[in-house]
Amino acid sequence: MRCGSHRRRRLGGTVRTRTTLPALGKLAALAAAALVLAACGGGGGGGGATAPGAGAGGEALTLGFSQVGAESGWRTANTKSVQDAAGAAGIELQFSDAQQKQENQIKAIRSFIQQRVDVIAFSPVVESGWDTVLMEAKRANIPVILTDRAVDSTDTTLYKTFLGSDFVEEGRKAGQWLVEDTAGGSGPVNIVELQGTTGSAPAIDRQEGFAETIAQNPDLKVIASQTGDFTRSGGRQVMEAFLKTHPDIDVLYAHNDDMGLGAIEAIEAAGKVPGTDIKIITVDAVKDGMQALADGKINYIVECNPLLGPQLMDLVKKVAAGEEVPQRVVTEETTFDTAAAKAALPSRQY
Ligand code: GZL
Repeated sequence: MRCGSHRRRRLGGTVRTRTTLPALGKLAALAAAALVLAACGGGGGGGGATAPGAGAGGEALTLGFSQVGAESGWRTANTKSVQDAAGAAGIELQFSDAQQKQENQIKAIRSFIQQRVDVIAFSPVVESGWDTVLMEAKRANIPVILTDRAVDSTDTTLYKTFLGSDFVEEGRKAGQWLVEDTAGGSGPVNIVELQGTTGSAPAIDRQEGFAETIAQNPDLKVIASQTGDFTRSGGRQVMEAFLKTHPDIDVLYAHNDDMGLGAIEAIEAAGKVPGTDIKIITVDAVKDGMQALADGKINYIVECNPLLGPQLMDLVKKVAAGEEVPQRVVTEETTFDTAAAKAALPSRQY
């Protein structure tokens, strides 16, 4: 609820109001401002019970959220988690879908600053190019929370916390499964890799973690690696090209289920059996990926949990109230083989 022509924001335990009173004498202006404040539940204290997700003055907190896009099953689940959790927390959500374009995210963040939202959260589509707009939010005293993906800014005062997975560890888990699955084998194992969006934290880190882990076995060789932009169509198109160029592919490592599912279409169209002729490792563990795993078309999935909404809303309330929060909040996640996928599918939320 907003009072009159001003918004009340909380940051660092201080209440800041911005009123648009007509030009009055200083005393009269102060008196008028005091009246306006009183009508809006007083200053910082804001007596009386507050609704969940409300500021100390009793009005609902407003969160500006810039989402990457709707490129994958994971993203759809992540968006639903954020929207549902905001509703449950009584937080007013201004949601923006950037269609995987950084310039759209920057525009959205500037719009949130203009709207004087209480908190800004976003999943940066790529790691670089955020310092300027994050400095604008800092100067406007609006706290920023990174969710899902990280930025490469060296100035960590530009955001309050980063809530998301450890993508390097996800790559390591994928590589470790392959090292164990090929242990004792002889001869080269030819791997092709479908990378996520170029320049994005998950693509950079999942490639790094996988490469450092498979280095244990010199027979494991990545013979081709290219972005499929986290989409099914991207995975299918790149896998079609890989199959034309490399008749001897043994393993596919895809940075997400959607590209792996697209690749399966290409593998089957080429007359090969996914999961048998070409072993497949993916990341995410969304329902469609888990079904392919249960069916034996994918061999191993490293989970990347998209259900960040509830944790995000807790962090929003804390930073809006000026409370300290950890610089990094890592999401809990696991791995699945075929048996585990069959057991998990009936109750899978996403
Ligand atoms: C990972 C997330 C990635 C998913 C993809 O946290 O950013 O983006 O792995 C999604 O499915 O497109």
